[in-house]
Parts: sequence; C-alpha cells; structure tokens
Amino acid sequence: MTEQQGFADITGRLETLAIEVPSWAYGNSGTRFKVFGSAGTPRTVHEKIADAAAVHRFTGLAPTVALHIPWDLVDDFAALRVYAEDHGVGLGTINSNTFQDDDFKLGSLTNADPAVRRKAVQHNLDCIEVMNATGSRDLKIWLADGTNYPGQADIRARQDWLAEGLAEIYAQLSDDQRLVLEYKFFEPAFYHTDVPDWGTSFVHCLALGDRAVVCLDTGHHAPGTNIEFIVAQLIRLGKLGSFDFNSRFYADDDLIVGAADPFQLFRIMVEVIRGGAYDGRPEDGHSRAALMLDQCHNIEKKIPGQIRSVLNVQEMVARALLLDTPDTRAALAVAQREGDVLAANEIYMDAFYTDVRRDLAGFREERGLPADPMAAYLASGHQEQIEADRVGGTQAGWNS
Ligand code: AOS
Ligand code: ZN
Ligand code: ZN
Repeated sequence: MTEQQGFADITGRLETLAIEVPSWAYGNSGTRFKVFGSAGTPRTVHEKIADAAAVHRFTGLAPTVALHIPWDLVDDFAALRVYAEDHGVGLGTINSNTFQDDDFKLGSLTNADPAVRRKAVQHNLDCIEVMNATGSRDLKIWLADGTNYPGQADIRARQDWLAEGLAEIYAQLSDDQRLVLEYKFFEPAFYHTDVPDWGTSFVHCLALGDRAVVCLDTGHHAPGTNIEFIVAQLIRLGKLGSFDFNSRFYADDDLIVGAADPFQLFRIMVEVIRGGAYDGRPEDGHSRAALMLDQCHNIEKKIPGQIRSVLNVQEMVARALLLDTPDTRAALAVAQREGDVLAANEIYMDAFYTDVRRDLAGFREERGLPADPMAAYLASGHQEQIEADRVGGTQAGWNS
C-alpha cells in the first residue's frame, strides 16, 4: 500500500476529530516564580472565547471551549452560550475549582471539617447549574487535596469523605451529564494525594455509576509510566472519559501536546482507536473519549500555541489511523499471532514514521481551511489586531 492510498483511507475518520480547548490557555498563567504578561491577553471570558473561536476558524479542529469556575464566572451563562455559538464554537466541559480558596488549604472534598466539605460540594453543585445553562455535558473535578507530612491526616477517612461528596455531586447530574474525575500523582501536595492515580479515580467512578468516568491528564504520571497501557485498560473497563493533553519533561509541565514526545502521543492514540474510543460505537458499548487540551502558554503567544497544539494532535491521530486501515491491521495481527516481534514492530513504526504533513495540508484545503494554519494565522493580522485592541485592561484568568 502506498502512503497516498493509506491517507485516502482515513480522511473520513479524520474529519470527525474534535479537540476541546481550555479557556485558561488564553490567559496569562505562569511558573511558581513569575507570571509574564503578554500583549493581547483576554480581559474577559468573552475575549477568551473569541480567541478559542479563532483557533477553530484557522484549523477546523476545536469546536468547543472548556470553562473554569470561578475564573470564567459570568452573570448569565445562557447568554455566554449564545455569544460562543455566534462565534462558531460551543461551551464544553465545566471545570470546578476548589484549590484557590483559603478554606481549602487542608483539603476540599476530603477536608476533616464538615463545613469545608459542604462548601466544596456546594461549589460543584453550583457548577452543575452552570452546565445546565451552558448545555455542557461534563463536570470535570480535579482536586488539589493531599497532605505534606505522614500523620498529618487520616488518609483512609479522607477516601470515605471523598466518596460521600462525589456521590452527592453525582446525584445532581442529569441523565445526559457526566462526572469526570481527574487524577494526579503529586502537587500541590507532596506526601500523599487523595486522587493520585487512575486506580483511585476508577474505584470512585465505579462506585458512583455509569456516568462517572476518568480523566487522564498526560502530564500527571511518574516518569517512565506506560500511559497507553492505562488508556487501553480504562477503555476496556468502559471508564475512559476524557484526556487533558499536554507535554511534560519533568513534572506537570503543561507544555504543548506532542512537543516533548510525539511518539507517546501516537502510542496513546493507537490505543484510543484500537479500543473504539476514537470513533465511538455505542452499539458495541464504546463511547468517544473527549480529547481536551490542558496547557499553559507561559512564554509563547497563546493563540498560535493552541493552533500548534491541535495540529500536533491531528498529525498523530492521522498517523495512528494509518495503523488502523484494514490491510495494515490485518498484517499486524498476523505478525502478532505468529510471534514475529520485529515485523510487528516494523508495521507499527512505519505508521509512526509516515510523514502526513503534505496530505494534511491538502485535506485542509479541500475543506476550505488554510493548508498551513500557523502561517495563515500569522499572516492574518489577527494577532496584531488583538494586541492593539486590548491595551490597558486587566487580564482575565488565574487572578480574576
Ligand atoms: C491540575 O494539575 C489539573 O491538570 C487540572 O486539570 C486543572 O484544573 C487545570 O490544569 C487548570 O488549572
Ligand atoms: Zn488537567
Ligand atoms: Zn495538571
């Protein structure tokens, strides 16, 4: 099979690729040492949505934007939804935030104080109200809960409180909404974290019910972790709800997805496709995993940073789909069955090494999109325009 025929085989599936972008990627974020200001940074939630809409306009890949509460709090979320739709995007996942309030210093849903736990539950219930207005399907919960010192807290009791709080939140969801529980092995707590790994997220989701699923943030694992194995396992168990894509070199670096290790992104997408979580075949019990970005652009410009990110995902999805064309799948199955280690690995690597960039440029042009969205954005004058328009405001986001 030639590369050209291979690409022609995957265009239908490639068209269904949709990546959700995070509102916070457009605001100024930072390191532990400094948040750098940047020209053209959104001053309002509306401007963040307009920036997300620009990413979609140039790539056709990012039809929805995730919001973070309270960073993106507005009086009228139904109106915000209309505003987003007028700009050509939808409002997606609602991320709750129980990590920036002094009351949550020693934990939120796992705090020893019932009044603090109540406050944390209530915040998530408020987020469900937001979802009802925005039409969002997913409530994403990431907890900063944990401890720094052995003996500091009753880590077992905290699991029970967590289960109780999550159950109360889950009970408020409508039938078409989901609770998505994210895990992270450390940070901000350094001794123990209350949802440190996929297994802990999984057991809580299992106890809650079908509409509770796991969020896998690619940056939330120890070095050397085989993330694609976790992906395969969660899909097998029907519990892979979504991804927070980003790249890491050391810890939770939140760098551009596909920048540090494109091969890892390829391997992950191979398992997503293999497990049916890319296409989603409800009749076979497969639902689509939501593909989201969770990134911070600390030194690069935000909109081109996001454009580069969604293009990186598209490129690795295309290469992973090449491995899933009928002939290639059959050849790989034969090699695996026959124990032909080197042939199987060669087939796998052939797909990874296939340069799809020219094919993707043609694919975009056929769909009325710029062949090179990065170049088209930079030539469009859009960046200069927002930098001129947004002078003198206070940026929205982490500090709002
Ligand atoms: C934190 O490390 C997590 O990745 C969360 O998804 C978090 O809500 C997001 O990074 C925004 O702060
Ligand atoms: Zn995340
Ligand atoms: Zn993170």
